[in-house]
Amino acid sequence: ENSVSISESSREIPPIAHPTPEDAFGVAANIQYHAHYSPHFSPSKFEPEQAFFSTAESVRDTLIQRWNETYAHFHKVDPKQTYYISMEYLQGRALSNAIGNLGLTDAYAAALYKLGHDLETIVEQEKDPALGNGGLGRLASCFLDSMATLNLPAWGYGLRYKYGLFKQKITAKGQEEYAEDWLEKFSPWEIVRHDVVYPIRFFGEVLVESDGKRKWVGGEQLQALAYDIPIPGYKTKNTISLRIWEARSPPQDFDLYAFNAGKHINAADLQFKAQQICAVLYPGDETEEGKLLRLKQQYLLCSASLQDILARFKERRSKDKPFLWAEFSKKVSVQMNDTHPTLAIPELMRLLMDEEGLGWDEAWTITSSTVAYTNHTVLPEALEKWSQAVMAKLLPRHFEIIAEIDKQFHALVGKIRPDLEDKLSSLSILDSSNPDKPVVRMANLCVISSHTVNGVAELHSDILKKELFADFNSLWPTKFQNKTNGVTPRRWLRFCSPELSTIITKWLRTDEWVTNLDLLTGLRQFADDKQLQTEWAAAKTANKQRFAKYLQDVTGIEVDSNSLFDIQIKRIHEYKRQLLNILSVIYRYKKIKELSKGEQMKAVPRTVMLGGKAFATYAQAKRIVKLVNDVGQVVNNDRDVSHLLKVIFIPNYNVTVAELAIPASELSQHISTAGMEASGTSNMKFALNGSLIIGTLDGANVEIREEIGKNNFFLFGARAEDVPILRKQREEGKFVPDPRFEEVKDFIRSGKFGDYDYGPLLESLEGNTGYGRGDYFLVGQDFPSYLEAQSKVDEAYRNQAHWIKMSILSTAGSGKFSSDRTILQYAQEIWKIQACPVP
Ligand code: 8GP
Repeated sequence: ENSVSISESSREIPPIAHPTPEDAFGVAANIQYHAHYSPHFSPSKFEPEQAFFSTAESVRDTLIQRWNETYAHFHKVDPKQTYYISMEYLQGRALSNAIGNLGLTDAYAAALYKLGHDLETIVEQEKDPALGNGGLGRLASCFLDSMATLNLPAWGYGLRYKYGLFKQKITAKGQEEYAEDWLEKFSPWEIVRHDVVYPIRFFGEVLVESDGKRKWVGGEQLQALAYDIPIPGYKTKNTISLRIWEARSPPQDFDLYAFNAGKHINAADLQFKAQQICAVLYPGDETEEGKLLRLKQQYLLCSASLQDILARFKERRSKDKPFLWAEFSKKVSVQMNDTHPTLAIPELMRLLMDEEGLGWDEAWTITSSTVAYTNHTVLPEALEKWSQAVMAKLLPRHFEIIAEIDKQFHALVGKIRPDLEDKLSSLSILDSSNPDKPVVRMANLCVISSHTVNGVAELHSDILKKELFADFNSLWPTKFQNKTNGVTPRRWLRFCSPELSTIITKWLRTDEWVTNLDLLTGLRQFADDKQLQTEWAAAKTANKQRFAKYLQDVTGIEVDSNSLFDIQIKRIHEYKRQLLNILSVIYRYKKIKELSKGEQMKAVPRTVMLGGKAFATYAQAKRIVKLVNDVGQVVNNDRDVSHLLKVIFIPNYNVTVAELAIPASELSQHISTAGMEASGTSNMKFALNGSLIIGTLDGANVEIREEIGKNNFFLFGARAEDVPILRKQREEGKFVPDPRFEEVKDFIRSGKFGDYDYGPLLESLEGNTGYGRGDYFLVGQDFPSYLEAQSKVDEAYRNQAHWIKMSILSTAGSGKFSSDRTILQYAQEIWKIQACPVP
């Protein structure tokens, strides 16, 4: 018996047991195992940092097992699968989220306790992966959580930036940017896949072969190497993958001869070029080199992802399942997160035609029934346009394909809608109207090639249909859809506010709201209940105290936890109007100073907090950051006022900071110029956490207000449909500023907040023309109604019982804004995919 030959199956890795929620002892042993055998640090130490890495590796064991099972299951069932392609993901910390989703939080807390640590401290050792910038990136991460939780066959693709988005430091100069080295001590969550490598070409030329086939040859050849980050669903075995690509040069390209001849740098030339590609997210694109680098990033992401998708499609129908390309779009759906992954379109065409030998028509049918596009902004500067010359040089074959798509589009319009022919100059993909700078319009390429185009909130989708893409909409009315954004209730309530979650579960008598957020409406019936109100207020206070401690640690400023916590956190942009906020704070400061001592007694103490990163080259946004900090300096150090008003700039805002700030917030600001914020998602997180919103009728605010009731929302400002009219009136010199607005600007000009030159910032509010000038964002226009809404906030806060009731109703009305709802709609209405749960 001992001599039987080793069979195929005995080469499979034998299964092993993994931690269960009841098994703190086993968990502790597993953590200890990793501390001993993959120590990364001096093995004699078991400080929090070492404990974090060992704990993460122990969790990773479970994730890998589930992830393999999920993959094997998908492989067997071969369902239609969605691929979400995004330049950004803002994942946040993974440890607490993973053990929460796995239901192992208590087991890990107990195990760490046995080992002399507390879970909270260990969790805090983890760095936020800096793979994203703003709302679009965080949305992608919420979507992955929902896809996994809903057992959907889905996969995310992104890039593995070494530094990602910068780290923000606040100094006397304002914002300063530093490289964020999130990989300094490696990431325990990524698994490098040396078996998943694809060739990536840049530059070169297109050869026409004797049979007329075209082939892209020559140029620079690099490789994309895959790293997988497992994404566990909540209370399910399904664990999907975020696959991120790193550029590298093929090892044989290291020039050993040059190196030995002393030309060390030349020898590694291609390696160096490869490293630049994934060095940072959104490298400055003011120079030609910068532009080229961004296009390289986009192409690497698209090409590697599509080669991977095609390989998987083929692999799943090997041997017994001969395949037809016509089946491709019944098995594959590709979602482009904004225009950054647009090159997926010509790349899929190229792979199908040049590599797989399909004809144009067949390739076009497959491509256009596979890809879909989500638009996330109507801001003109964010609608990407690439120089035709740069594109033709870097990607000659793709440029040919894009030109052909454009040509066929023109022919189609001529045939089916000749009335639109005079609109072709704005509808076409190639725009050569400026002969010095002909460009490729990526959004038009997306709309023309996608089977579905969606906006991210009802108002935004209407603007796409009626304004930005109006003519396309008249050509293809069924192509346009709305998918109102959502956020994952796991990270954004269940895990970031355990206090409030416990109360919700107690009153609803179930914790099923975590995966069925509509159940929160059940809280409405208790909104007047004194007992619930007391518990609710206590949870809020605990969250405020926790955040106050954090703020004291990072800024040194002492915060009164009894003051109203008023928060605005998001990227700094003129349209988001952090300037409106700080101008009104200045007004408040000035008025408090004018009050008598007796009158001061009646004032509502407030802590106004702002946080967010300004893009490194966006000067106006950086001036806003500086102003907030300068105002804080003066106000916080003014003894007459500082017990009634504090102004804090929260440095280096990221997902982890948001998880502390949002549960602590009582009022949050979503005050963009109407029509300009596509959706917003932090508004949803704040509402979900019982923070009341002061806001305009913009983006998803509109729908949030409908859901939670207009009495629970502090509304102000111009409506989207009036914005163009107001801008026009302004140009005609018909705008009369409110005297309070003038008073505030004069106060800044007086030098009260230091000698920094605020001229350019204040000038943006003057004059009468143009984007970014002449108060294009209507700060002056909305100032008076904003001040009135702020007075209503103070008034409401004086009645604490009523305020708490509004807070409860805010949470109760937030069910619609679960990303589970959003993702289910994408799955049913765009991707046409179904759940595929691992048994
Ligand atoms: C954001 C929108 O500004 C925000 O309203 C929306 O909620 C979010 O996308 C998710 O849909 N857009 C971006 O983050 C964005 O356009 N980023 C560009 C830098 C790429």
